Amino acid sequence: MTKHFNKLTSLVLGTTLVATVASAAGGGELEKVMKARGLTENDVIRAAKTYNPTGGRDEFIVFSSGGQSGQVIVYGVPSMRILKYIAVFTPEPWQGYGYDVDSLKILRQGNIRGREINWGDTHHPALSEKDGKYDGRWLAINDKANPRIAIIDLHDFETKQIVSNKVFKSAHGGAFFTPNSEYILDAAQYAAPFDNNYHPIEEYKESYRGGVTIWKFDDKIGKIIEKDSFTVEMPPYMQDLSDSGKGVSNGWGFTNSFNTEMYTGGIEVGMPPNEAGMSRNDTDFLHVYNWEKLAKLAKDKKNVKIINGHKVIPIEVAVKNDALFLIPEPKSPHGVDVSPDGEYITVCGKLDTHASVYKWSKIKELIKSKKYTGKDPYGIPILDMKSSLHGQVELGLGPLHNQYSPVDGEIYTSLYVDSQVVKWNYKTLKVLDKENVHYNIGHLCGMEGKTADPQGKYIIALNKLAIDRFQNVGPLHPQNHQLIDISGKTMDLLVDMPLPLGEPHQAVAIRAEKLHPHVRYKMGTNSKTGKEHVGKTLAGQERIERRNAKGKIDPKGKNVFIYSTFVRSHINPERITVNKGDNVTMYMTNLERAQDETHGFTVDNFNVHASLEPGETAEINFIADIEGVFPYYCTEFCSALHLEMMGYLMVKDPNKKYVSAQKIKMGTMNKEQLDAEYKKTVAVNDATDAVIQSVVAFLKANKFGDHKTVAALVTDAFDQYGQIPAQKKLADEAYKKGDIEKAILFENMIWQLMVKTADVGIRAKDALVRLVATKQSASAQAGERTFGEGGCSGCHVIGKVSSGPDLTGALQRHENGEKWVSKFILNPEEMYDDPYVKSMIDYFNLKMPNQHMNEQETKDIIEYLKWIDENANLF
Ligand code: K7E
Ligand code: CUA
Repeated sequence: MTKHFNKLTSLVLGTTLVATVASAAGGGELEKVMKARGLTENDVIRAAKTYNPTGGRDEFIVFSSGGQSGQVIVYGVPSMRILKYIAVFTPEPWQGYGYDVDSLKILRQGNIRGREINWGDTHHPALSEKDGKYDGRWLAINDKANPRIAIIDLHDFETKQIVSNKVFKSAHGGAFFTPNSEYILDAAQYAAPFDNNYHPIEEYKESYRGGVTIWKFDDKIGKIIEKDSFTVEMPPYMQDLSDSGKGVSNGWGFTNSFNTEMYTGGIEVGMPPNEAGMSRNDTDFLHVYNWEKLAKLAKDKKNVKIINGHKVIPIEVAVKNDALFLIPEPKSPHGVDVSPDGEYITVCGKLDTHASVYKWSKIKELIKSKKYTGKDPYGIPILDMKSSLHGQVELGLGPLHNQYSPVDGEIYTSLYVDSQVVKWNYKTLKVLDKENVHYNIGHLCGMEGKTADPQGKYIIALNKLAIDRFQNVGPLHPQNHQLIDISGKTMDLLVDMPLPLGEPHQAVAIRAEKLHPHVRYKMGTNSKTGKEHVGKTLAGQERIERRNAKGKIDPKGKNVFIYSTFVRSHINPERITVNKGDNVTMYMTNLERAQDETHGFTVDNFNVHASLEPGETAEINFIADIEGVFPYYCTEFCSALHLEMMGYLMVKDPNKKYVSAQKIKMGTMNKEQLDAEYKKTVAVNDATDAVIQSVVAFLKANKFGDHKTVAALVTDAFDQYGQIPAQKKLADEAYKKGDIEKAILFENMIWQLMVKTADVGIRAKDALVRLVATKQSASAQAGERTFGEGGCSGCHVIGKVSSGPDLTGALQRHENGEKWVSKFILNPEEMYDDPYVKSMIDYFNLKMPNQHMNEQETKDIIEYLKWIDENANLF
């Protein structure tokens, strides 16, 4: 009923909105588009709710697990535009991750028992918290296949640490931060022996174990401290998802499980399969443990066993200290999610149609009064299910995960089998609404939906199957994330986003304004450590050193160190010659300060690649084990002379004799020709410099220093300009020595620097004009757009005579100027005989064409011209 009513209302509202927009656009343009694309009014409203105009930003940023890709996917909400893939457990060439020395070190922190692992199965990203709310500083994510946790620094969205679990053989129930990021909870999944030895499956109950690892996190440096971390031993039930308590339940952790049957399968020996044996019991166990108390216990040697160099608290110790309990939960559950205040713990049983809501105050009371219904085979006290439940609700088939909204008691649950999201109330235990999704939803992601302060507005359905939702791209389909508007009484599915990178499980969303990533590094930073790189090289310090095994400079040494710099558009040095067999280390510093001026680097055929963000120093290393000539180049199209940003690595065999090639005689310029070219080059440079000086004068006159963004651009520009005197000196010296050819080349370099200066300088000027000019009316704004898109700007450049006259002052040039210009725009042909127009046609050898502007567009253009005249001094 409500749903029907709501759809009707939005239809009516939609029609009104469309009507308004359509009339504003004029000529029913929107209706035309809708008709052509077969869109309904509701489609258009949904589009408007998710569309970001060019340059627009999103309100929320989502960090999604990348599933089997071993990465993290970053996208914006509501636009659902992908912003980044963060390389985590998997090499990622674009970012140089795994192809340069420093990132390879991070990737190799994830080796297990000495074995290199180059992929991961990421499931649960978690954002660091302060008082149970996101602080936007760190992101942790688990690898289920190779039990590891990675830490990503949100100041640059790079992976900074990988730690491997020394006792688990798989881990699924992580990563979950405690409310002040003191610890990260990470539960095992498939029980296995903690040691690294063989134990027959018949000894499952004796030798196989589950557990929860409690990783100590230092939130100041963003690192897991392994020596202060520990694992709580648990029975070989398959521990699954977990959540940290908060508010009233702060200090506690909750982990559910399946296979409390401790079934071990054996299809091949005639046993029923795992899926039957592991789901026989009506209930499994919710594990309730006091991590705060366990952390204190772990500090005392007598409470822990050391296995593979890692601290383990045995079950008996946890039990003896009243720090571990079990509560029955409906069979084979999946998600366990603590409410924003910490009082309600909702468990979803994927084989049960119900959600079970446990109440923390009831659990606490049972623990306090030691009211147990018994003990499990490992001696862990069991609390009564009924007495700890607040209640159960029938939701539908296959409930999996939950998210919260700011509305009191409101919770959203995914129904895997029914392919639905259900909205219900965990306090009143009433179902409120259901929305179909496509298809087989796993996790769902609310906006900060599992913090102490959920933001509401949207829910994202992370569907396991897409089936028919997108163009067929072959049997392997993309995943389908669907954005749902939850701001109304009923849910409304807004848009589908295909995600073609692994199978994302959990995703977390944070308010965009809580993130404060940098745009550049301090010069010479090793981004992986945050410290100054040993290979930091400034302009003028570029060099090639040969060292011996002891690290001493030695012309006979076999270790070649190249200290290089990168700046638009050259790599210094440009020629490197080494001997076959040399161990080559190249340090690369990107000297740029300009935002987004990344350079990439590779040496062909050596399987190395680095991405150098502004200010970053990176390192590559390889053995020059093949002879030959190997071009190296910048792999990011960084400037007009990007293709020229290259050099040669030449590897020669020291045991070979090379016969030099016969030199071909080629024609060259004579002295007069060279001199003429030199003079021409200098003249071009002088003219270019004059343009720069005029821009500088404008910037100074309009106090650019008062505007932060403009000042930053000016700094970038002067970075380039400041390099000119040194080049000029070299040019003059060469000229004096009579090497005119060299002098010309240095003058060319000066021109390159000037062009780069002018490029940024003009951008700064444009930005400044916008800041100091009078505010544009809506009509003038529309006029400027029409001027650009309607073709006017093809011939007219404001402030300059181009292939058409400058339009500054155009309205004043004629009596009744506005009318005159308007007439001319609408029907130019009729005025070709007007004496003024005639003279212009003669001068420019061009006729003003009819651009078929309508009345409104013409009016807007005139408003724009008025705005130009108001600000004529700026153009
Ligand atoms: Cu896929 Cu959280 Cu690993 Cu459920 S988990 S879906
Ligand atoms: Cu630097 Cu291309």
